[in-house]
Parts: sequence; structure tokens; C-alpha cells
Amino acid sequence: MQRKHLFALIAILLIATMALAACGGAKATEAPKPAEKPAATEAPQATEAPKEEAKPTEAPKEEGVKPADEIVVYNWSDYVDPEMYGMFTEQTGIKIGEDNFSSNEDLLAKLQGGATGYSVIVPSDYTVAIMIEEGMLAELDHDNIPNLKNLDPEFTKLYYDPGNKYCVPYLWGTTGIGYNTELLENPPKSWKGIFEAKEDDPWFGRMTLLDDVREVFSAALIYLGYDNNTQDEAQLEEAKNLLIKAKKGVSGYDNDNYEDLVGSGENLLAHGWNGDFLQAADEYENIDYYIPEEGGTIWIDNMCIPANVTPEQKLAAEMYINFVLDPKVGDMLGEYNYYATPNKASLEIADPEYKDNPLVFPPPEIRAKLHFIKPLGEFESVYQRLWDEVKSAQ
Ligand code: N2P
Repeated sequence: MQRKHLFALIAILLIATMALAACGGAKATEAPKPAEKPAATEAPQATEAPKEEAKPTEAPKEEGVKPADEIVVYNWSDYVDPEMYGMFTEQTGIKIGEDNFSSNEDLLAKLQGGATGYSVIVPSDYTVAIMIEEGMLAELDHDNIPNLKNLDPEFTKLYYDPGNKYCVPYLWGTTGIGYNTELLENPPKSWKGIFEAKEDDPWFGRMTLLDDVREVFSAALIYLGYDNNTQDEAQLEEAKNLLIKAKKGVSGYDNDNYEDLVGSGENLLAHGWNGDFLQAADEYENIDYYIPEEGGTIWIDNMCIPANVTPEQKLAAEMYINFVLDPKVGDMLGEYNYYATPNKASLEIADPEYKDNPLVFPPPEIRAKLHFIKPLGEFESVYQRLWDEVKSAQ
């Protein structure tokens, strides 16, 4: 080749290289991310679609995401085995903080108000339905939660989230009455004793009701023989009047300390959640729990991820959910809290004292008297208005 031809060729090659680099500039700088990790982890999906197409759409979103260093769980109080957080941090390096709410309505209001920073929240069934409807929850990536297989199949077909698209059941339980066995021999069998307490009943003025609109209305409606999710305003008015009259025998509305007040003897009985009383019974040794003869409520609490988390928080949250679904961890959680686990693999290794406890796992005759609180859409505001009237009545 002649010298001038050689220069011409070099010049052409140089220009061509520069032009290619300019066109592909964006790609060149971003190349390391999509090219390295996704290829390996996404291989199974890639077999279905041509590689070139799959990479740009799928790779950057999910892959290369590292779990957040720390997440905050927004939970009910006393609703975890305190050892669990340390175990999770030891296994994953992810730290866990916890913040507490006292009712589903508080949780909902807080998130509707724009709260951020919570990676896992624990709403009950009917509140999950509301949150899904309002687009407040992130869809779970089941690939990150292989322990989902441990759930009892019954808990994968729930009306509020079939297939666990958004949430994973955490614990379930019932709402009834707990009482001080030393100071009260014969607690009232019927809700009548609560809502129509007489001044000479020993518990008059020494009992609390939950500070929870749907729970309190459910109990009153069940006592009156109505559907606890009624939308009949006359029935609701009757329940409201009953609750207003009942106020004189009630010392307060409380979701967080009622079991201690019963254990210490300050109160003789309280409307509350089964596991809270049973945990306190360990400490005070003088508390028992029952469902009044007309019935009570049953609920399932769930681990969900708010829609506003970062991809890093979401991955860490899914890792935490997967951790809770571990058979041993699920068993620890249930046995510590005296709430029922939805984890079949946990039940298989659970202590018989726990899994045969009829106050944790109610037998069929009690189960038949338990009702779920259901989401009521717009009508929820009617309950809230009546509840405000109850709370503010003198
Ligand atoms: C635990 C509260 C139980 C949750 N302190 C009621 N859904």
C-alpha cells in the first residue's frame, strides 16, 4: 500500500471510530450496569425474548439494585419478638428501626398524609383492601420471597389480596374480653355486661374499650344482633346510642396499655386483642381471655410495602418479609406474641402448648361466631362520623 493511501485509510478509520463513539456515547458510559449483572440473573427470562430486546427494558430497573442499609417497620406495638430484628441484621447486614401505630385508621391517615420512610407496614385485612384500591401499595416481587411457599394455602387465597400480590399475612387473631382473674371471678358472658353495665357491677368504671372505630362498632352491632359491617343507618344509630350510654361505665378507650391496666388491677376487664392479653398473662399471671357469647371479630394482619419506597428499600423489605416467613422465625414470632401464625411450616415445628391453645387458635364452635371487619368504601365515613359523636359525647 502506498503511503498516501495508508494515511487516507487511517484517517477514514479514525473518523469512523469517532463517529461510532459519538452515536454510542450514552451506551458506552452506561454499559457496565446493564451488561454485567442482568445477563446472569435474568437468564431464564431471556430465553423467551431476544437478548437485545430484553436487556434495555428489564435490566436497569431491577438489577443492580442493592438492598437499603436500613429499613423502618411501621407496626402495631408489642407485635414482634424483639430478637428478630437483631437476627435479621446479623443475617443480612440490614438494620431495622420500628415505629408504631395504634389502629388501622391511624396507619392509613399517616400514609395518606404523605409519610415516607416506612418500608414495611402491617395493616389488617380490610385496610389492605382500602390501600390497594387507593394505589398505596407496591407489588411484591415473589422471586425475592421464596419462603412464600411456607404459607398455609388458606392464606394465599384471601379476598383482599388473592395470590399475595401486595401483602403477606403476618399473624392473625381475635378481639374479645380479657379480665383480671384474681379480682373478678365472674366476668360478664355477654356483651350486655359491657355495654349495659350497672353501677353495682364490679367492673363498672374499671374497664376500657378499644380506641378503634370498626372494632367498637363491630362489638356493639354483634351484641345487637346485626351484621358488624352493616350500612343500615338506623342500626348504626342504635349502636351509637348504646355506645354513648355505655360511656359512663367505661374508664377510657385504649389500644396500647389496656392489658397492663387489667394485669395491675387498675381495671378489671378490657375489650382487646387476644395475644396482648396472653402476653400480659405471662407477666401478671392473673389474666384470662374469652369471646363473649354473641361473638367477636377475627382479623389477619399483613406485611405490605408502601408504594412510595425506593427500589433499595423495597428489596430490603422483601428480604425482611422472606425472613419472617422462615419456619423458625415464624414460629418464634407467633409463640412470643401469642398470636396465630399463618405459616404452615412454622406450625409443624411449633410447641404443642402454642398450637393447641384454643385462645390462640379458636376451635370451630368459637370460630363460627367470629366475623371479619370488611371494607365499606365511601360508607366508612359514616362510621367515622358516628364514632366522633360517641367520643365527644358527655
Ligand atoms: C398487637 C396488636 C394486634 C393487632 N399489640 C390487632 N390487629
